[in-house]
Amino acid sequence: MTDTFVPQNIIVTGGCGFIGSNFVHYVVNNHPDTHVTVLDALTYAGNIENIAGLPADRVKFVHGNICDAELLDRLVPGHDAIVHYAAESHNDNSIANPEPFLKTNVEGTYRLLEVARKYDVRYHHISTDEVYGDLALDDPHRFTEETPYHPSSPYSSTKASSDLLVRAWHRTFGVRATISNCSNNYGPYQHVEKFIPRQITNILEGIRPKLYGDGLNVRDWIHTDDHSSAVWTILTKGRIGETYLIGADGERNNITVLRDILEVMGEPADAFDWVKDRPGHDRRYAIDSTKLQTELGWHPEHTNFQEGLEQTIKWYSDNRAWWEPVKAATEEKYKQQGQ
Ligand code: NAD
Ligand code: TDX
Repeated sequence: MTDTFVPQNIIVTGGCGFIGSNFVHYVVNNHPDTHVTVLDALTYAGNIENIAGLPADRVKFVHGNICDAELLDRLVPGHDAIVHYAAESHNDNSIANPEPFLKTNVEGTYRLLEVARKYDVRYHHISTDEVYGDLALDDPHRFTEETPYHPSSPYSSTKASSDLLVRAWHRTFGVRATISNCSNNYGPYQHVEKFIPRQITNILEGIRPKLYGDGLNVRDWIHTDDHSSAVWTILTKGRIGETYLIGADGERNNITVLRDILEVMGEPADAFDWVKDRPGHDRRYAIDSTKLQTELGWHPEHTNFQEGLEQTIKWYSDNRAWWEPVKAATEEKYKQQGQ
């Protein structure tokens, strides 16, 4: 299938975060005709270093908040697409303090939809499989585009809310929108609060890794580069008004992932601590990405999890200066939560 839309000037919100910055690198490396404007508030999760060194004639950085309607009104003209990654993204933080999640994830999405509507700009909305709630470990089903919304946490309920706003703005106002709901990403530039980088950097710092609950919760891992290629495919070929699920058949339980990390890093299999479970902890996520694969021809390329994990461990080992400044404060916050 040929591209139906090749954007020339895209705004990437949250382009200094984990997945957004990987998408910016992906666009620069693979789509030479597209210019990127990164709009990012540089919260605790954003780091300008994530896009350092990219060519200035391809990537422009704007420091600002997606809730700032006046800024959006000035910024958006001259762009032909918005790819919206910016969010408060961490479940544990949403349990400790939900308010920023309401502000950024719900109000921020509303502001972007309003400006996309005003200037008739193509809008792609990045969301999560967590909007569908969770599955039992023995459930033979996986999430599809038809699965009813059933979010569990303050984080996932604000993401579900934002998805519903997108659907309404498409149907009522004709905003040219698509939505993607992706499973758990891993790879470089992921904040050390998240499971895989937290455990890798704990080991590098001589801290014992921390496993929640019984360790049997399942996540459906995808390399962030596969997420990027899927988003590009949907942005350029997706049918307006549609939702596409993104996943790479990467189901694994947490204890298996942790044991893989311990083994690669030369630690004994039991060198970790069991800690208090996350309240409302989703048991299992699993994505069926048949629609994206059959309708738009996307396929994941980085499906060797062991290889991807080893590269990720190497990245954190080689880039200590990137994560060391925020490590102690992150662990202190977890300690106060008993995790
Ligand atoms: P992240 O927390 O690493 O990055 C978020 C970025 O958004 C940061 O750069 C931050 O500074 C910026 N930001 C936050 N609030 C802002 C605001 N009000 N205005 C402007 N910028 C703001 O998040 P991530 O893990 O890269 O997730 C990116 C997106 O992908 C989110 O929408 C998330 O819901 C979605 N998603 C994440 C995963 C995952 O596994 N991490 C999976 C599926 C979907
Ligand atoms: O120290 C830990 N120990 C642990 O056992 C941490 C930080 C997590 N966990 C568990 C909780 C989850 O079962 O590991 C699993 C993964 O946890 P997170 O990295 O916090 O991710 P999750 O809650 O699954 O959400 C992620 O995927 C979906 C992203 O953070 C979301 O932004 C995305 O929407």
